[in-house]
Amino acid sequence: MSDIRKIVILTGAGVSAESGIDTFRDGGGLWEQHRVEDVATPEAFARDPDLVLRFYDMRREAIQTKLPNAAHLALAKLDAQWRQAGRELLIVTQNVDDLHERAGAARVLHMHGEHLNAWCTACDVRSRWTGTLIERPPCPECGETALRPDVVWFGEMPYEMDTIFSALREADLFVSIGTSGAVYPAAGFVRNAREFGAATLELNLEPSQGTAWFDEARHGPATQIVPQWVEEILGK
Ligand code: BV8
Repeated sequence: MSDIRKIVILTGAGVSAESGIDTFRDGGGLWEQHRVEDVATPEAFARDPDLVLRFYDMRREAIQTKLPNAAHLALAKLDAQWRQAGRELLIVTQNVDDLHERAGAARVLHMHGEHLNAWCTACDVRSRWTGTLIERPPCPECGETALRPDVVWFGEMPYEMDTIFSALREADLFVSIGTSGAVYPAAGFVRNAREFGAATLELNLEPSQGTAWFDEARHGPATQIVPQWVEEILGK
């Protein structure tokens, strides 16, 4: 194995695309003629809660019918073998699906939350949720009908930013997989990683908006280029 000891991986919707989960921009970023940026906001939820709850109910149900793909499985293999060798890996995902976990990855940080959690705005408790929220079910903890999707909307602070920045500060390598580099602060991590001295690699179907910031960029479907890279890094 190489002298690389600490890796931070950022994934986006492109890593789940070949599992049949739509990305944000491939479908033109529209859902029922709404721009995602217009539905995934606290303002939209306040203005039209049924629209927003339907949007998330539909996606929560859809992800439960999908399976991890070769890219998720390769990252889970890296997670297991890298840790076994006493090295560090953090997978930070912008995705709200659970395919990294179902592929077997042990440590996944969902900076934008998770479809399979519901967050009670009355008692602040998060509960695992696989059903729908449109019918305003009671919070399992406090009984209030105050559940919302546990997803970070535009204008809301992503989760665990301190943990992410600590890992970026220590990283020898930062790898961005399947993301357009359109949404901050995630899109800025490559610049932070460079400033902290990490090498940077982009694995994406096509050049992302931040591709110029990467030392190296490989383009192709994640199910091909991610397993190839994992074999390389494990074989070094
Ligand atoms: C924050 C959860 C601050 C929800 C998501 C101007 C006005 C208003 C706001 C802003 C502004 N400028 C900047 C902002 C901030 C804003 C932002 O960046 N807006 C953008 C639109 C400009 N960011 C925020 O609001 C963030 N919060 O800044 O808070 C703050 C400070 C103090 C106090 C309070 C707050 C929060 C952003 C989080 C929003 N939530 N997701 C949900 O899922 O419904 S964002 C969502 O889109 C994803 O999580 C992801 O992060 C993001 C981008 O999506 P990608 O994953 O990259 O997917 P995309 O479709 O774009 O790209 C897919 C890529 O995969 C493509 O490149 C494609 O080529 C590739 N691909 C496709 N197929 C394959 C493939 N690659 C490989 N193989 C394949 N087969």
